[in-house]
Amino acid sequence: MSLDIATIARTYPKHNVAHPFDPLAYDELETTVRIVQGSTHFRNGMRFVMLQAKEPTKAFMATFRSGQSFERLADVLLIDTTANRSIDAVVSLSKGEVVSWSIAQDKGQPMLIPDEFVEMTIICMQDERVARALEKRGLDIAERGLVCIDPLSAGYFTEAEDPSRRLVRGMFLLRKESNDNIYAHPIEGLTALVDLNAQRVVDITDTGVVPVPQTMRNYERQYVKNLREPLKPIVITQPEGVNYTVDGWSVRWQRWSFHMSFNAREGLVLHDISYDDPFTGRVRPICYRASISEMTVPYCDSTSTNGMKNAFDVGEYGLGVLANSLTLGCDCLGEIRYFDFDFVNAFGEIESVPNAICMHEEDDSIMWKHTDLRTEKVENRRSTKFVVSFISTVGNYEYAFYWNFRLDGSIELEVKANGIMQTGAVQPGEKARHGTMMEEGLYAPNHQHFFCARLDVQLDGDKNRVVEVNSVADPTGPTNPLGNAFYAKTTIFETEQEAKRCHDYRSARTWVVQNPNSLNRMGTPVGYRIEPMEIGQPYFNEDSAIAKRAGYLNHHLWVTPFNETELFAAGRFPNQNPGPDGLPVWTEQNRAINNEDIVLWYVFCHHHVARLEDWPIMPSAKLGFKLKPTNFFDFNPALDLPPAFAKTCGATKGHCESGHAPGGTREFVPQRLTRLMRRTMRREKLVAEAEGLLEEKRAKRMSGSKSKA
Ligand SMILES: [Cu+2]
Repeated sequence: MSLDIATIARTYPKHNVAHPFDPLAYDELETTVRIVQGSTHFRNGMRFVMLQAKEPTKAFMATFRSGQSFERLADVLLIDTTANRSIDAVVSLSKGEVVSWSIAQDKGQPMLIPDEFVEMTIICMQDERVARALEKRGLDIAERGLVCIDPLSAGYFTEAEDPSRRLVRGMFLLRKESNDNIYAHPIEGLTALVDLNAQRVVDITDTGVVPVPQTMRNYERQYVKNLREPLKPIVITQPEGVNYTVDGWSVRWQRWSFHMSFNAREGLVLHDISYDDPFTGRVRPICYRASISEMTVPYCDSTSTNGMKNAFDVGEYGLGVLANSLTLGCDCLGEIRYFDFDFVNAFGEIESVPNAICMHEEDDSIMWKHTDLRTEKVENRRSTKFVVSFISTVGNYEYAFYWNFRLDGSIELEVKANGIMQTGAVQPGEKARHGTMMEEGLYAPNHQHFFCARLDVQLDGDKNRVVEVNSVADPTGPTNPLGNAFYAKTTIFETEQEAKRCHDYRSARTWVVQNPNSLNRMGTPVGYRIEPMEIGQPYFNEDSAIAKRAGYLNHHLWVTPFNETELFAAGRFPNQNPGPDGLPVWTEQNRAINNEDIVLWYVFCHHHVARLEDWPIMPSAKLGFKLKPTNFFDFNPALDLPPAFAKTCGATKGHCESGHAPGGTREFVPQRLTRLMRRTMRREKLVAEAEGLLEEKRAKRMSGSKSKA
C-alpha cells in the first residue's frame, strides 16, 4: 500500500478553534501556508522558521467572553535565503490574506530549523578541507555512517560569526557501528563553520590531531550485559475516571483552571492560571502566562571545540519543534490524556508530533497529617498532583518539563535533565583541566544548564509588586534578650534595577509577588513566593563572549513591567547575537514595577561537573522551582480535603499488618500492645496506686480522730 500523504492530511482530526489562545489547528496551518506562498511577497528561497497563532493582546482578552467570535491571526517568521534576511508576516485567517509583511530588525539570526541540520551534514561531507582534516586522523568521510556531524549553534566569538551570514558549526564524532554512542568517540580539534544560505563551509578550525577515544561505551539494551530481572509492575488505574476535565485546550482540575498552547520555540505555554477559592468565593487569577523563556548551556572548557558550545536551547533550537512523541508506560504512567502538536517545516509542509503533551494525575504522598498525642487520633490527607508535561530532545540532551499543580495551591515547575554528556578528547596520558575523565583519553567538560522561566503574574489582578524577604537576627539586647530571635526584613522593589537579585542562603532570601490592593484576612497583601530547588551561578568572565550574549544569567531574579514584545530573556534571536540583548537591555530603562502589571523572570541552574555515574547516559537530574502561596489563602487550602481511608495492602500477605518482615519463620508472635494501650494501662495503674494511697491516708486520718475522741 502506498503512503498517500494527501489522504492522511485530509483525514487528520481537525478541531474547531474556540479560544484565542488555541494553537493553530492542522487546517489553519495549511491555510496560512497557502496564503503566504500565494502572496505577492513570497519568493523562491524563502523558508518557514515558525508559524504559530498570534497571541491576543491583554486588552482584548480582558473583554473576551467564551463563544465570542474573533479575528484569527497567525504570526509567520521566514528567512529569505537569497537576500539573507528575516521576514515577519502576519496572516489573517479570518480575512484570508497577509495583513503585514516586514523585514525583521532584531539582532542575530532566527533559530536553526531542523531541516538545516541535514543540509549542514551534506555540505560538510562535500567539502575537501573537511575530508583532508579527517584523512589526517585516518578517517574517511565517504565511509557511510562512520563520521557524524552535530550541528552546534555558531555563537558569536569574533566577526566571523557576524549575523549577516546564517551560520552553524559542525562538530565531528565517530560512529564505530550502527547503534554506537558517538559521544564516546569525539573527533577532537576539528570544527567546520557552515554558511547555510550560501551552502558552503566558510571556515575550518583544526588545532591538531588527538587520537579518537576508542572505548565502546553504550547504553542501548543490546549492549548491556545481564539486564536485571524486570521489577514487578506498579499498576496505576483510576477505575472511577480522572479528576480533570478538558475542553479543547482549556483544562480544569480540582480548583485549578488554565488554558494551554504549544509553540515551536517555547513548547508548552500555560495561560490564565486561576484558582477557584472557596474562602473568598472568587475565581482568583494567578498567572496570565507561564513559559520557559530561554535556556543556555555554556560549556566551560578552554578548547576550540567544547569551549565554543553555548546552546540557547529555546531561542536557537526550539523546545517545541524538538518535542518527543510520548509513550504510555515509558514516558508516562497512569490514566493519560495526550495532546498532539502540528507545526510547519522549512518548506511549508506540516509535520506532526503525536502525544507531544502528557496530562495525568499522580499520587503524591501525604498532604498533611497530625496525631493527637492524648487521643492518638490521626488525621491524614493524601496529596495528589496534576501534571502537564512534555519532553524535548535537543541534540545530546533530553529536557523533561513537568508543570505540577497541587491541592495546597502551589504550582511547581520540575525539570529533569537527561541524556548523554558532550565530550572531548585529550592526548594519551593527559587529564582534562576543565572536565572529568570518563575513559582513557575521553572527558566530559564542565558545563551548566540554565533555565529562565517567564511568569506574567496576575495575583488577584494585574497590579502586582515583588518583595524581597531576608531573615535577620537582631543583636542580643532589648529586642532579642536570648540572642536567638530573627525577623523577616522586607524590601519592596520600586524599579527594574533594584529587582536584579541573586539568592543568598545566609539570609534565607526569598521573593514574594504580592498584590498590595488585595488583602488577606489579617490585612496583609496576598502573595506567592518563589521557592528554589537547585541554585547555580555562571562562572564566565565579564570579557567572555557568552557573558555578553547571556547577561540574563547574572541574576536569579528579574522583574519587568509587562511589554508584549519582551518574551525572551536573551532577546528574540539569540542565534549569532553578539549581545547584549533581552533582559539586561530592557531593564536599563529602569521602569517602575511597584503596583504595576509586572513579569517575573526566574533563572535556575543545574551545575554539571560530570560524575562517572553520568556516563554513558546520565540518570535524571532534577531542578526547577515552586510558586508557593504566601498569605494568599486565608487558611490551609487543603483543609477541606476528605480523609484518606486506611486500606490493606494486597501485594504481600501480612506485610502491612505486622511490623516485621514478611516470610519470617518465627513460630511465636507475642501479643502486640499499641502505645496507647500501654499508656492507658500505665495511667490506670498510677491512678489506682494514687487512689490506694489516698485511701490509706483517709483511713489513718479516721483512726487518728477516733483515738483523740
Ligand atoms: Cu549536563
